[in-house]
Amino acid sequence: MKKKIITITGAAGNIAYSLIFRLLSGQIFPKNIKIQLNLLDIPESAKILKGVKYEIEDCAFKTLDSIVTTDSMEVAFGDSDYILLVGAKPRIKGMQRSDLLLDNANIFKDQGIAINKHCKDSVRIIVVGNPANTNALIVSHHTPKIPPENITSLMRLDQNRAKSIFASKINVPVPSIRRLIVWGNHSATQFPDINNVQVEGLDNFDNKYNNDWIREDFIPRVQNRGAEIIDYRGKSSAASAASAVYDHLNCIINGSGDWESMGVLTTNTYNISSEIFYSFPLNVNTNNYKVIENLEISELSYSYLKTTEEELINERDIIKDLL
Ligand code: NAX
Repeated sequence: MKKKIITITGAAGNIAYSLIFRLLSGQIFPKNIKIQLNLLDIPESAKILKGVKYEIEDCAFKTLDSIVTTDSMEVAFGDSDYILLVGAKPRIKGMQRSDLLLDNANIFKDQGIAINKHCKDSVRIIVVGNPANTNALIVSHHTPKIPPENITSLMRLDQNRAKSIFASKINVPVPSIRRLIVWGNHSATQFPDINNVQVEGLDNFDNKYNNDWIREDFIPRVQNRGAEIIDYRGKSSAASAASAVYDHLNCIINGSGDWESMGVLTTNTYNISSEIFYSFPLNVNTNNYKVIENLEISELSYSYLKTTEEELINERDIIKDLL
């Protein structure tokens, strides 16, 4: 029997509490491969982590090989095949976004250094903790032995939200929507883009909505969906975020037949500055991805692309001393 090691940081937190159970009950690997879970959190969360471990054991998952709980990065990252960097400090009342950026940047710098020291260079890393794109840039900077293509940041929650809201507007099932992508940052500047959308079984779906709805309702709704969830639930998205991490990991392992959105290290594609993690439309195959190039971009769309790029450049400026 073979096994794969998946490391999850912030394993005592809210997203992990959904993610772990989704991972172990899913079909991400062939049946002969079992999962070893390495669960990392800070020492103050050790008691919670023990409770989480007991609950995982109580599920008697067939997919589980073993569980390691730890506050040591060396233990958590060593030999890992997939690392899901979820753990980060939440923004607290009165805190500036720049303070949060710097606090979390330091966590991701230390984790990058540890990953570079202890991991094999084939490890695949998904950055979830916010600000996810800029944290991915920091990790990438401190992991010179790991190919930058092995590091992506989570945009799938935004893509899932956009698909679901759009499907509901034109009254079709979500899986029939294809090629709906999200550009840029995982933040309120992101650009959910329906310009290339295909709807299975509908040739003229564009007469079911109008452009005013896209500009004035759809785009801001997707951009601010996280805040909307906090308003209703009193807490940030956790189950939907976990589900999106599962989808993203599944894509990386098994490929995808649709266009996907992930934050990747830029190389001047679409005239977006290099050296930021920016979400592009991707074709994802087993173990590699390719940015879909040469899409037609209208002047309006391009202005959205540049606004979210500008935010990412500002974030990079704030943490520049850590690069
Ligand atoms: P929680 O506050 O519930 O959990 C965070 C966990 O991380 C805690 O258990 C904490 O002890 C741990 N932690 C803090 N510092 C750590 C360190 N240095 N090493 C290991 N663990 C550490 O947050 P949760 O709701 O789980 O969200 C986690 C992160 O995901 C946040 O940064 C959040 O903003 C981000 N999100 C990102 C999303 C995305 O699409 N990229 C969407 C959902 C979510 O908002």
